[in-house]
Amino acid sequence: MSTITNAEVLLTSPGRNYVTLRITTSDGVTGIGDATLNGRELAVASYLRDHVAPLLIGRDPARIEDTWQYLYRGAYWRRGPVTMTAVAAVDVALWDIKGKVAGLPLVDLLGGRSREQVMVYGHASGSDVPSLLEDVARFQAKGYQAIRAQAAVPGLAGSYGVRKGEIYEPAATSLPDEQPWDTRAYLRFAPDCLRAVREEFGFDFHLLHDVHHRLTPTEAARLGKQFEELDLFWMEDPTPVEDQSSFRFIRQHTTTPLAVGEVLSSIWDVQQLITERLIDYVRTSVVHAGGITHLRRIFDLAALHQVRTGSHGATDLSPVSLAAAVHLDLTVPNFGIQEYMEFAPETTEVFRTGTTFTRGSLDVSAAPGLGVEYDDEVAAKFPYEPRYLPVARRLDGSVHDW
Ligand code: CS2
Ligand code: MG
Repeated sequence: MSTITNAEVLLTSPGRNYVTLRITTSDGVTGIGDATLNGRELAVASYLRDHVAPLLIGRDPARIEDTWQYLYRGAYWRRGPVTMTAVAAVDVALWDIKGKVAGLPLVDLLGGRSREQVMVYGHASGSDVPSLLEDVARFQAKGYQAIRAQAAVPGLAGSYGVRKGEIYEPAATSLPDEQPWDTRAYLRFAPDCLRAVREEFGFDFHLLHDVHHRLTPTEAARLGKQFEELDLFWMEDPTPVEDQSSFRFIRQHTTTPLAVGEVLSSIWDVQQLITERLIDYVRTSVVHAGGITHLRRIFDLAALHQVRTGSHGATDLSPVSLAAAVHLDLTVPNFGIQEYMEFAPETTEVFRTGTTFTRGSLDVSAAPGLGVEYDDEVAAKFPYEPRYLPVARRLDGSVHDW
């Protein structure tokens, strides 16, 4: 029987910080898993290095489900993004190994293709409406059939979702950047901004918008109603999700589709949202929601309630996570859409991936396992440095959701 002989936690920063777990077996087979938690990377690195890696040595790498249960239940303390990101990294690395041992790409181990490729959405943004419209045109020219649109709110320095340069990365400072927020200014601006996109480009493409947790349920219900004439593919994270029942109010007032879940890390955190159909798309990700083993459970529960998948896929989820996500997206019956942010060139030098983008969709390579290899030599060129996500403050100075 093959056993796990090594579990290495690898930190690198090619364009942005990434944490990767590499597991090696006594047969010399290696598998990798993404362990990146944006702004809190070292917490997961330590959880893995100090509390998980020693428990893996000598275990059978083929026993993925048993290892998942052992790490989840064995921790005693339940759930949360740090724990579930660490468990996810082990899970994905073991699935990568299983694919390599079987000589099959993960998609074939997960049930085979239900579709030829997966539709993704791009991220157009601008410091004002004209520059947003230019960026939407740029993403359409790249072949995206689905585009998220975000623009700076007039009068607010540094709004959420506005890319600076080629690659979008909000965790850009060695201490949190404190950004002003004014809900009323946003509520006045957002409908006109997205209406300008529809007036310029029409309705033949999917338009998405991320509210990013910033409204009350009442404000979100009002905005959702205003968005109805714009036929959004989804309005994302309209209100903070700790109180899942608050989505009932939004649901009562608007039919604009809702997408929630990127900050959530277990099936229990989305159980009410899914079983009461309070959302249309579940955004939990392979890296923050316990890996392929747990995310499949979430997606199956969603399928029972006609909720579709819409996995998180920002640049702070590495090419390892993106590949795992696409393997799973290719198979699930209730696929909705996959988020995709183009990585920095140096990122794709460290993570050599077989995942390919063609006219608005992604596909995976036929390589066994994930189809992603980690280049240690290149990774060593990009040392880790702490970076933090911004913090939002209302005009009265109190902290708001960023
Ligand atoms: C955003 C993310 O992509 C999204 O929908 O919510 O970019 C999010 O802000 C980052 O992943 C946070 O690290
Ligand atoms: Mg989001």
